Amino acid sequence: MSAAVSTHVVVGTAGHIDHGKTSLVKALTGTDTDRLPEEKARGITIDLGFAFLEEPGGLTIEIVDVPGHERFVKNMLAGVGGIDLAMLVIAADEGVMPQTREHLAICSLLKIKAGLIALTKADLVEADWLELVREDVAGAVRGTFLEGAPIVPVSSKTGQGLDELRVALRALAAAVPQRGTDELPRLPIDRVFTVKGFGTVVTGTLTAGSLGTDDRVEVYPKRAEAKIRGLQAHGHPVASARAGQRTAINLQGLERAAIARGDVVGRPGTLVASTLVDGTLELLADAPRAVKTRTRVRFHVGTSEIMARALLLDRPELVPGDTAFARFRLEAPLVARPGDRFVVRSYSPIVTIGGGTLLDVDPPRFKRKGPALITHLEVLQTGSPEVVLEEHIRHVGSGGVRLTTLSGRVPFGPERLRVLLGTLQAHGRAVSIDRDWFIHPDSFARLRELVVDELSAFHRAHPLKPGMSREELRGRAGGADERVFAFLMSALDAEGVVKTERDKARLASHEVRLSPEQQRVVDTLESEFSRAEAAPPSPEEALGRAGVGGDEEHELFQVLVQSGKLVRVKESLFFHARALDSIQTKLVALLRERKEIGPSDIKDLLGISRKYAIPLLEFFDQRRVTARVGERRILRAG
Ligand SMILES: Nc1nc2c(ncn2[C@@H]2O[C@H](COP(=O)(O)OP(=O)(O)OP(=O)(O)O)[C@@H](O)[C@H]2O)c(=O)[nH]1
Ligand SMILES: [Mg+2]
Repeated sequence: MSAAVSTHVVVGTAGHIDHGKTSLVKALTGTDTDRLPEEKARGITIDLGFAFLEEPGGLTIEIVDVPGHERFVKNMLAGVGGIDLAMLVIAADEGVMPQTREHLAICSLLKIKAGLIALTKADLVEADWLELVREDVAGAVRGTFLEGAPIVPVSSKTGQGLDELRVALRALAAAVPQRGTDELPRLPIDRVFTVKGFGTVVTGTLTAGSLGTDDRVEVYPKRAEAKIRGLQAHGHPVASARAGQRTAINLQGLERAAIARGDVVGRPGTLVASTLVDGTLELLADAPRAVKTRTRVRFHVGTSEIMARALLLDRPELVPGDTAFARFRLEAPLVARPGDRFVVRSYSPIVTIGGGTLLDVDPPRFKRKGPALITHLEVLQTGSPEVVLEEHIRHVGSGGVRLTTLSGRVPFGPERLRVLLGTLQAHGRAVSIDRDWFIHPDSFARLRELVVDELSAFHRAHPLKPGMSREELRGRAGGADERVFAFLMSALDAEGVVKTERDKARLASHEVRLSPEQQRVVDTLESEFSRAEAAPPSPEEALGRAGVGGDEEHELFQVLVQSGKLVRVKESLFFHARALDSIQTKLVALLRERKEIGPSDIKDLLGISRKYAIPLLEFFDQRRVTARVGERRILRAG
């Protein structure tokens, strides 16, 4: 920790009811964190309390005081979700009690890295008793993150040990690693209230990134956007807040009723809300019983508690002390990031039974759950960041994935993501469709193969058609995402494999080949239209005379249309392209001379009936040769 930089470290209390947590926080900070009238009346803590200590060197120790009562473990969980250090409070006169163990288990499950033990009420016991308790406590934390941690006897009544405790806290705080600044900001909300004249205020610990006044934010999972009107830290307005800081945010544009504890503030569009998450589940060794698949549990992450069913992925039941992959089907959307730790409590009786790490917060819907899903999760669990990223890109399949979607799914920040994407691309392990869209080369290769196969099949089935509708091809290629498809088609075009002309695609190798008999029919048709000039036959008549039945959809007729030799002027009215050119020349000459003409002029000019004259005039209007003025035509300028 550098002395110049302000640092915020969050300490959470933990421990059995009445062991003196709140009294200790008050003795340390001067703040009575029991604010509720009911807390005052009953002399117990019900909900979270907040205080802080300002230390030299720009260090602020934020303290979250939690309730010890077993009925309020739910609130305790919301408080310790974002802490750096645990202060386990054990009354010297009572020693280790049930919630001492449960809170310790919760802190362990949340992978809190360090902390200390305050042996409170030291004034109530003799020195030799204190030594016995100290040994007992040291034994109770053996094998946990608190093994070997400082055990400091204190008395909130006499002030004994408070200075030592503070020194110990400071030493631990100095060793807390800085939270990543390259992280998307996230603030799990622990309180919501309204302030007269200001509106809605939410509070919480900013667990990552930073937020500033006037920033646009989104409250997840409701997807409600708001603007930060103001920020406060410890009752003072601040321009910005950083990771690790307890923060109050005044939100503009959101009603208090729209927000609740458990919601998360983040930048718009950056966090994932999902009702399906995958991770590891470890059952505490002293959990009362095995967990069967589909067991209903209380799922705690951040400040939220959501009911969920735990689906075990590789076994019918998980026995105490074991760990397995699990999928959680949540009864409300969960907002979390991969790597987040969670705690699971049984539905009834309500006790902490285990927890784990989230691996996938928006898992792909696998057809088969079994081995493929396990392999996927193993990669996410043990892979390097590069491998994890590649795995996510692979698993979105041929649709590819947007950068912002990826950033919500990977356990690292946007800068790191960008760098890793560059590395993957350089090694041919990711393909960039554009700056914002990525696909795995395997998916891309499969899509390419599918497109080429579909085109070959089309050419085989319709040898006389020059190409396939691009949209139909896209549909046959699994309805590929438009931008992925467009990227693929231009890649295939550049390779010389596929040609796309207007809305038709074909293999570059494809040619329309006619049998001598088919060629004869086509030639007959063409010469008939050529001869007929401005008064062509209908497709049916022409086909009939050439010895085949059918209308303009006939493949031999279409050969002439597709090659551009016949041009559709209106519905079933086709002209030979050369005839149209010569009609145009005559028409233009006439218009130059007369400036404007009516339908009868063109009838006379070409010696044709209205049946041909009107569609021709409209056709040349469309071609922007002529312009219409009432019933008459003039030459279009330019
Ligand atoms: N003698 C003595 N009494 C203490 C000390 N610390 C706390 N107490 C008393 O113990 C009782 C419980 O203290 P709290 O601080 O409310 O305990 P808590 O751990 O916050 O309790 P919950 O929040 O309800 O779990 C109160 O009556 C305090 O006065 C201490 O150091 N010495
Ligand atoms: Mg208390």
